Amino acid sequence: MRYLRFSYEIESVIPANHPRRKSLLLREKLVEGYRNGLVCDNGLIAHGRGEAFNYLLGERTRRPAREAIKAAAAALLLAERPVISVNGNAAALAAESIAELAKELNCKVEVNLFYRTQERTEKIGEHLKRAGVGEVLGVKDAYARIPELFGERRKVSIEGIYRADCVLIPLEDGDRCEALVRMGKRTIAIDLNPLSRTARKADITIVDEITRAMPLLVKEVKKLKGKNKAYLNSVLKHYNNKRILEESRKLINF
Ligand code: PTJ
Repeated sequence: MRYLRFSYEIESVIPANHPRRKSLLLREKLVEGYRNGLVCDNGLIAHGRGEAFNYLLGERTRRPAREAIKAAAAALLLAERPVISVNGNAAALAAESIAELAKELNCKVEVNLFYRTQERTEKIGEHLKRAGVGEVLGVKDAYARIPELFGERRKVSIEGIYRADCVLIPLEDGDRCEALVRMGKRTIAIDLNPLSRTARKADITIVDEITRAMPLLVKEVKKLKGKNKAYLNSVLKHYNNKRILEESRKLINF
């Protein structure tokens, strides 16, 4: 089989009128990220799982996700030390919108990996910088530890996740989400699976595909930036994550 290295080649391979073109191009982006050393092999499996849920959701942003995005924007704007946590899949798929969100919020971006290797951490850091992120934490400064967490994800930057009061965690594993909640941090997950432990443990769960959710989150942050604290707090007060997850679950008809 011919080795399709660049996305412009694959763009010509997938016909413009292919009904699942978007999904196939996204898949290719991840494969490219894998070949470039950003994504781990397990990341490809995780993406496949996400694809299945995305398919069931109709491959579009649904109403509960829009409500969660609004709550997430309010939470991030209210936070004093918000941090965006980035893993291999998130970097490969959404580096530009991560950079844009960080700029809008003036917040920190930290690489935090489940399958951590120093080489991949550095590659992700460089990739994020090329996409426009000013400073990337977690590459050479992951000296702090999340208590009661035993995987590589316990290694965090003291200036970033360790001190954060609100953490955005796209494509997360349940253990760390739980640990961050235990540390008293407000957590915002982006996860296509409304049944996952992360989805259920997070304070706010955006059940949507990351490349759709992130630009919408940036847009919502821009929109809510001019609102006062009382308004932002009232958005959060009326938000109920259990209901959002239940509505999302019904949409995928389990
Ligand atoms: O880069 P690393 O080493 O940190 O590893 C990253 C992965 C994703 C491999 C790691 O965090 C992992 O194993 O994650 P899980 O436990 O498989 O969980 C990933 C979750 O993200 C699953 O619930 C998927 O349904 C969901 N998901 C996958 N792709 C997307 C997604 N959610 C939103 N957008 C996607 N594109």
